[in-house]
Amino acid sequence: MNDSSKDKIFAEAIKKPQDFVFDERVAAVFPDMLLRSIPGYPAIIGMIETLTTQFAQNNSRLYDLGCSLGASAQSMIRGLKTTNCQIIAVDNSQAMIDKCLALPIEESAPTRIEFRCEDILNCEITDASVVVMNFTLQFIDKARRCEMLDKIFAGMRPNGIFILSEKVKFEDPAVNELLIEVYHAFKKANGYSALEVSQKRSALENVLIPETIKEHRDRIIRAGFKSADVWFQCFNFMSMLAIK
Ligand code: GEK
Repeated sequence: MNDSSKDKIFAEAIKKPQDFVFDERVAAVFPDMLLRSIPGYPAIIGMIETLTTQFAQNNSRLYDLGCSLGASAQSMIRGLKTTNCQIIAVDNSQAMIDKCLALPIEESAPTRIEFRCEDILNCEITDASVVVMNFTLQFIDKARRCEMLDKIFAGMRPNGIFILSEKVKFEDPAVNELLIEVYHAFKKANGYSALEVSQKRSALENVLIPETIKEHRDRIIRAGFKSADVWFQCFNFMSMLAIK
């Protein structure tokens, strides 16, 4: 990895703390940031390919909501074995979408990814067999999360899947603190300093609002899905599979 793609955003002491934003600086180092900050990220991305192979339906749409640099959408493309599918990847960060649009196009791929710079709350979802929200619902205003889930459910085909990955919190405050400590140890083992860990935590405080697994599951079931189960968990990060 060259030095400019290594995440050093919080390496220096920040005099005027500000909320975290998905700007050009973040987009430039994003793959390194995710790899060193989300336990199990490569496993989740890998399994999106497997789940796509299993559940994508002919002539349907696949959505990557909060796509960042399109890792989940690329995984969907690799997993597609059905015909005539469309992949739509949406993010409201222009810096992320600009980098997606600059990616080389794989001529042999079964379809092209349509990248859209749009708020996922305004994105039209129709005829979907696979919808992925990989670590994005946590950034949506809590008061609008039900509306988001209802919209996803309404835009999906029967037997379609919704994959929701999130940073979560635990009901028991002591367990919650313990898991956060373990998570910070994971980040330090990946080369982040104590200053980087604490400055990033403060920057995300008002921006990334985690909920419990139960809150997520209840919301998904309330939206109408027939099941919602955790298929991956490591510390305070999990991924859930919901079936319509
Ligand atoms: C991955 N899924 O690599 N509308 C659209 N995009 C949004 C919104 C919104 N309202 N709010 C936040 N985002 C990716 C990783 S990152 C996760 C997803 C993280 C976008 C935001 O711009 C960012 O690109 C993404 O959601 C969250 O699998 O950084 O922890």
